[in-house]
Amino acid sequence: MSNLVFYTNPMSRGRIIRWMLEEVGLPYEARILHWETADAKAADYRAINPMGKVPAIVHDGVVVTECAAICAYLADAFPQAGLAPPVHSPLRGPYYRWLFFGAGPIEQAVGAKVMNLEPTTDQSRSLGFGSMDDVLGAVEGAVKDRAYLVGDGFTAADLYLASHLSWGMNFGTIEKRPAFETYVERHLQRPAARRADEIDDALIAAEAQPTA
Ligand SMILES: N[C@@H](CCC(=O)N[C@@H](CS)C(=O)NCC(=O)O)C(=O)O
Repeated sequence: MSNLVFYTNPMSRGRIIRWMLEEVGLPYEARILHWETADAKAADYRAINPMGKVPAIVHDGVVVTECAAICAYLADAFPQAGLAPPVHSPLRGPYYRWLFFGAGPIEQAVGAKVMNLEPTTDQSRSLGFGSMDDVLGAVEGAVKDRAYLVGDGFTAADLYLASHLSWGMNFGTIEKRPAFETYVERHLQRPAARRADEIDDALIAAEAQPTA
């Protein structure tokens, strides 16, 4: 068994972590969990993620769930990949800010949109994401005319934000804006992003094949 095990499904947020693992570039063992057979809800997987959700990783016996946490963990565990600013760099501030912004306000705003829940002005004061418009405005301000969220290099925060924007624009939950499209296109060209997509797309295609 590998010391880096990745639990995923190719049609899930696990694609974010596949991209991250391909950026890290070290061997890992992927275990595909299937919705139909409810693998993710079985007791042995619930021992890893009690939510019964993917993705999750187990690295040297350390369990990490939650995409943003997995991105942050892998970037720190494998610093040679250069996916995070050094721990004591001031860039760590915006790096954390945008990772958490993705896991918090963006996730919540998209979830509310999927559920057709449009907060009123009064509600938006107490909701962590405020409104979709404010969330998208903040993100646009961060990426407009900029290649990277933090400093002058690609980090796990870019990987996570580009994944959210790409997924959201493809599924109509995030409005297409030129700044988002430019930002996403740039990062999705990365060799690791392409490799990750190829692997997950091949898994989806294989599962779609009728069995004899
Ligand atoms: N907050 C989690 C969300 C994980 C999540 O919702 N995963 C979905 C797939 S994208 C899942 O496993 N759904 C199956 C289920 O809930 O039964 C994260 O960021 O990793």
